[in-house]
Amino acid sequence: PDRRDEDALRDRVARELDRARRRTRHLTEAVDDGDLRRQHSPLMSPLVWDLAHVGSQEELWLVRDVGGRVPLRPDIDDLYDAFRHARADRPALPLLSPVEARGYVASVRAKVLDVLAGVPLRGRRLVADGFAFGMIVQHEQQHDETMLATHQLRSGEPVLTAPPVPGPSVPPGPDEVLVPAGTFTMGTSVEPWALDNERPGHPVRVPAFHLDTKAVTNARFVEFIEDGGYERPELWSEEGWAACLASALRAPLFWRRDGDGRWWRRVFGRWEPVSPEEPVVHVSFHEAEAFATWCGRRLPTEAEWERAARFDPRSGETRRYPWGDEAPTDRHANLGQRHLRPAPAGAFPAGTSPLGVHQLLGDVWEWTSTPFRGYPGFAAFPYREYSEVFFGEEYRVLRGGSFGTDHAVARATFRNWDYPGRRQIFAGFRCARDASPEEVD
Ligand code: AVJ
Ligand code: FE
Repeated sequence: PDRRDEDALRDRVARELDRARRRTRHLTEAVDDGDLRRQHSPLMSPLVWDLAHVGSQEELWLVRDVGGRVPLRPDIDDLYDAFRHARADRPALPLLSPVEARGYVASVRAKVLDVLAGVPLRGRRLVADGFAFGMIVQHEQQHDETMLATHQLRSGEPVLTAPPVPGPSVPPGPDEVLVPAGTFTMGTSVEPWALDNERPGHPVRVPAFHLDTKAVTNARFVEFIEDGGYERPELWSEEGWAACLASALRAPLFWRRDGDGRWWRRVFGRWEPVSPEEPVVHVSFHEAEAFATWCGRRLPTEAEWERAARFDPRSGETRRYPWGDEAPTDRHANLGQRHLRPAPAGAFPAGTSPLGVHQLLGDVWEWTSTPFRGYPGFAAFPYREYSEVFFGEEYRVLRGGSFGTDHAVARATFRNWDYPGRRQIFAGFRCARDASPEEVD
């Protein structure tokens, strides 16, 4: 039976690797060579850098470390080391051409499948439960989301298409819910492919609080704008106001107002009227915080977000997903670039939490108020540069995943992070507020 489990795991790993690669190909074959080499924003790498970097990480961990094979291209390690060259400098590097990069990632993959066929998926911690393979699957999927963000930043003819998002299929329900005080298991020690920053699982007590059942919509965000949200320093933190002034912020990234005062948004190269019911996306932490202050609320902490996403009041248990322990399907959440936009609340009723919170997973990354730090007992694994070097006050945690996050990544324990001023990621937010003393017991 052991052997059969291991073979089933090998098959699953091979399928996940293949799924990630199809997505990578889709994102890098949609544009011409000039476009692949171009820098569409100083915040992003050229797409052809992401492509070869994905292969390079796969070679490092799976061919060399797990497989113990001879290196394919030791000469390009430096070019594709994210810590060696800032994103803005990458276009000037002697990068592999698109043809070379495609050839390179394909040869790495062929070796990896050979390694996979022979390596035991138990024993050594790096390979136990297929962890190293899972880490590389998630690495490629995360770069795919980054490449999707590059596509959103690029100007020129639209090249990506996807079916429209489903509309709401259940009535809106209450705007917020009371999440009762209590202790839950934050993070995990049992999820086999969880990354180091999600570990270990540890008890956290969260006081009672109210959480929005829906992400903040474009319609609400327009109200904030029309009420002078971007002109009132008292709504912003000192750092946020400085950022607002420095970049002359007036609206979310990719928004434009026409002569009649109507708002438009550029979505993967196409201008469209801002859709009132969709979650707002491409806002910074500072904008999210100012909005929350404007309506007398605040952003949730990371622990509050995870408690709302995992706590089941009926059993008192901490679960894997808002809907239970079953892995996400197309019915549960708007994930995996199936659509090119977030969906309105009520579009994925199967994914609702027991307390009635909609779409905690998928649609938009949700800013939390918590800086990115290691959990108690954190140990870097397998390398410090995945998470540990980013711990500190300068990054904020985002949770839940966006429409561009694959389900191999979007767990209720998964932690993303970015600078509070960044807007190019698919980030939105929902608000929270403290419960009053009489609501607490
Ligand atoms: C977790 C999304 C912040 O893109 O910088 C990719 C993921 N780490 N390659 C990033 C990652 C190494 C990371 N984020
Ligand atoms: Fe990377």
